Amino acid sequence: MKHIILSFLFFTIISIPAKSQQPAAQKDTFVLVHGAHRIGKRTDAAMQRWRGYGLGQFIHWGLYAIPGGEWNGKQYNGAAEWLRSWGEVRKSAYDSLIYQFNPIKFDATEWAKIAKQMGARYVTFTTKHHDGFCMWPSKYSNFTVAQSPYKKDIVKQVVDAYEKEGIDVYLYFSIMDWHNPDWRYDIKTTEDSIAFDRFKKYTRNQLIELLTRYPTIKGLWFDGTWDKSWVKQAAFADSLETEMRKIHPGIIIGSRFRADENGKRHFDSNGRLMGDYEQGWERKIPNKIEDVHGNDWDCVMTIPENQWGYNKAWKGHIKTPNELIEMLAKCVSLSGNFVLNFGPKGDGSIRKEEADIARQIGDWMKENSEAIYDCGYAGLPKQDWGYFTKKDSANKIYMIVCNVPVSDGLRVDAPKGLTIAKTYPLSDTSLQPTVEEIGNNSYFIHLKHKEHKKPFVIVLETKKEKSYNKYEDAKT
Ligand code: FHN
Repeated sequence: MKHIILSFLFFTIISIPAKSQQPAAQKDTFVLVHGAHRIGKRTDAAMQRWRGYGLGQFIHWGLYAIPGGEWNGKQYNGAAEWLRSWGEVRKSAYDSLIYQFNPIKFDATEWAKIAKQMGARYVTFTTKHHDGFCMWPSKYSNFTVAQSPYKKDIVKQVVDAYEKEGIDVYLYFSIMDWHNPDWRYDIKTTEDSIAFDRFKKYTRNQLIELLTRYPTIKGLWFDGTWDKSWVKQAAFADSLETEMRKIHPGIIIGSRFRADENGKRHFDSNGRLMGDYEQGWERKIPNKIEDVHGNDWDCVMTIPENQWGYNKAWKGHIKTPNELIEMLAKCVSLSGNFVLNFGPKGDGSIRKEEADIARQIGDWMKENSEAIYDCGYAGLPKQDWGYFTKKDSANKIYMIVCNVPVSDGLRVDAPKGLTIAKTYPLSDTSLQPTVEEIGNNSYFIHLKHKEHKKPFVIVLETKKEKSYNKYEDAKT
């Protein structure tokens, strides 16, 4: 698609809550044919819904779940879903795992119920990871569930079960495909170019196939797009994105799908976001609102340090439910969604450790989701006790408290003209918060001393008042 971005386009930043904030005004220096398709955020209902999710679930499931990070009795040091790339593993032997793929304990309804109980409002499911195995019976490949003993379409079962629970479905798709002989990391020869042209056709066919087979999905989540071969396909990827959006109006696609003609990924050569939201926050969370530049974003997070697919070893630091809740709060306080990964076992069951974590997050969400769903940046300076969130246009600010100071006093610096009218706990009434004004628009929320086992939420009801200086500023 030919899309020329004009210089001298300016934006006005309007109100405080960042879920509606627009990226800052900027001047473009490059005339791009395959740059960003849009300046500023999407404002349609589908994207508005995406913004309100707060919490999502990621599922990595494929052949790699069978060995679970172990090959011939040896533990692979990397992420379990990368096992096929390990020198010790014969590729043909790995591919033969297809003949063992028969997940007798797989029950999409049970997965969806776990996700629902956790409070996830969307799920991203791996249709095809880097190993090329398709979890749907793709007619363009002979390396799919249809050729496995299991035979049945897994993607369809996931889509149906999650949608039945009211959870929106997004499909993960790896462009990089180790199984396809036409895949290249780079294109150096005419032969490479001919092979990669076949690969592009195959990729397009599979994507159109997914969109046609599962028309109710809300978006596609791309991965494996960093190699030079794909980065060089700006024109092809641009036209494919346009085609997908035409087939499925309103579809949500993040910033990992394509590069511009200068090979810039995520952000084009003018610094404009390529896609509907920033998809670069993987296993990391921004620290301050300035880091997200007014863009939509989500953070995908593993429970161990870096394991997406099932790993028998469950090794390294395993994040606790409280740590994950704090991450969720931080993401929402910076207007992002938090997406927690699960790696079901080869037999299709969800490991007990993950099910327990999901349940504990869900128990917390049951009491506190008001501070998460449809919330975003509240416009108040961050304090060490935790995170502020706010719903657009509401007169409530939520304090998600993760670290209570020894003084039991929580500092709040409100913007000028905003006064605290009322304070109360969202669920734990024993907290008995009281408000003390300590200066112009500065307060302490004092809590009754007690031991805290998990994060909790204090609600501040606010009212706008004409600013006045009750306390004199220091003369220095
Ligand atoms: O290589 C993959 C990895 O296995 C996993 O799928 C993650 C999920 O975001 N994405 C890639 C690394 O960025």
